[in-house]
Amino acid sequence: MELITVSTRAIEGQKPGTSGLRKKTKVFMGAHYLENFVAAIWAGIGGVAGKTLVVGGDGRYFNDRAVQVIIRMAAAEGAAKLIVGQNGLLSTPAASNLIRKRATNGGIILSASHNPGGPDEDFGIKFNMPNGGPAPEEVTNRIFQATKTLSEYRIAEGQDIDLSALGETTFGEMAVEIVDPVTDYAAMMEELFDFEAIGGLLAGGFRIAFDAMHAVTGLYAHEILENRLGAAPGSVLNGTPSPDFGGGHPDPNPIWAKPLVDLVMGPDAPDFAAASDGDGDRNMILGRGVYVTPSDSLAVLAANAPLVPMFREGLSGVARSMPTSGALDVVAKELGIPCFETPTGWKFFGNLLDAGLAQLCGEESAGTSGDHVREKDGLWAVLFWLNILAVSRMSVAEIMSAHWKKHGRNFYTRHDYEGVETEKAEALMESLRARLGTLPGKTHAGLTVAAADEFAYDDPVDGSKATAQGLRVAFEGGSRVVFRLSGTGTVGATLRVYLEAYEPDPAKTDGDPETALAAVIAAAEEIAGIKAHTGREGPDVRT
Ligand code: VG1
Ligand code: CO
Repeated sequence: MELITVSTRAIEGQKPGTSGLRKKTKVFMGAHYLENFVAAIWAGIGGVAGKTLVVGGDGRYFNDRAVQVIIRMAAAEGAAKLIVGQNGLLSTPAASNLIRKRATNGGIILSASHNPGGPDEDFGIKFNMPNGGPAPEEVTNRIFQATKTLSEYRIAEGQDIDLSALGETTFGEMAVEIVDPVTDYAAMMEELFDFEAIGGLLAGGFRIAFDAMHAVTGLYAHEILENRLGAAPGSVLNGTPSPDFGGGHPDPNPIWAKPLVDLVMGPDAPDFAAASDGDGDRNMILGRGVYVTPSDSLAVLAANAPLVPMFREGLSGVARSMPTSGALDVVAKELGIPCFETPTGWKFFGNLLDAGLAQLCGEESAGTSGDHVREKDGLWAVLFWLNILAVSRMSVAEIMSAHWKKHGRNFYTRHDYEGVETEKAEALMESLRARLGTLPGKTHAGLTVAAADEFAYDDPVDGSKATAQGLRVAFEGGSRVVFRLSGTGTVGATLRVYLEAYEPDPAKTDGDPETALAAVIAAAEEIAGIKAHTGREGPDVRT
């Protein structure tokens, strides 16, 4: 093994966003781009010498090349060992599990998650801590600082490691263990859920469809749903990972997973359907004739938690991101347990989970997970639902309707304006931020503003503070709108407008959210001037 020191220059814009650094794949493939960021990770974590890390990704274009670069750069710095998923693959929750289970010093996950993949699409990289969770802002800030001052990095020359061959090998002095990406994860799922009950449900003719969206979860879903639980062969759709996700966006929502939604709304609908995203950490839940909004799904899981072995003893606390609907809060209140409200991004749940303050967390963007890992976990949420369905013997539609009758319904929708010119999106936010203080008491589209502020978060565990986490406008009567700019996109800006209204009357919980929220949508437009600022007539995506 020959060590080379490469001189480089700081590259601008290597600032991690909501979940790691995401850029166009071609940017990552440019001279020194990936190498600089990996060197900055080493600097940000106090060096990699003597450490053991997990490495894997969602299989998108450039995943395998990036793994080889990380192997050579870790070896050059004297890392003790890398544990790598076979063929460079690991779903995000499986990586989180391996980091924890093998008591490593953390891991590197190669993914741009729900963003499309391919030479002309997106790539991403992030560092996870020894607890298995995404690096907190303190660490990502250190990494970003390091990207600004780099002048060289070290890399070892050597043959590529055969990522397909399971078992342990070495690269120079460093051990490289290639592991099956599914085995440990599947074993954990068997411990957390009642596989006998779910297997029984499926054996009784209950039909499911799981859309892996040509992404990494296909491996996991084939093994767990079909092989271990006995779902009919073919229940897993698009189950072979492809570097460009079959040309689509691996985003499990009614827009990008439309064929699955059409299936459950059609005449030959299965009893249950679900999808997950590029790196397997998100979930979309569907039943025959029903789409379950992620915020509602989270509330349903909380309300039914004692039905699954993992939460047999009940929950001691739950948490949701700020833009996620208050449906979880309603359940938490009834259970008499705390419900924490965090900024968007899974990294903010880590401390609450580590401290045992929350055991179930979720985001409106279809991320849900428990304290078994420190990432959101798509298949876990699917198994949680299947376990509830198997024990309760109710349909998805019956569960939703019973839930709303008991707790009321938080009508919810999110409107995304994608690829807006950055200056225009920022101008909208700036203008609204400046007017927040003047809004209370004013009436828009028949709704009177009760409060308006910019969300900031004080972490109750380590006291760290996160500011500028979204602009909130609450109306009298409990409805609200939140404005935020996305931190995961790679082109221009994405404006997210989160809209919500609570309906306590059990007689009024049916219906279409876009209709139920018409007044809130109109008020949001009046308050923020979305059309005027963005030049758009309406959102690109409604979820
Ligand atoms: C989005 C979601 C957020 C999620 C993040 C990472 O962030 O809104 O809830 O945690 O993606 O998810 P943003 O900044 O674009 O709104 V994943 O599955 O894309 O890693
Ligand atoms: Co994801």
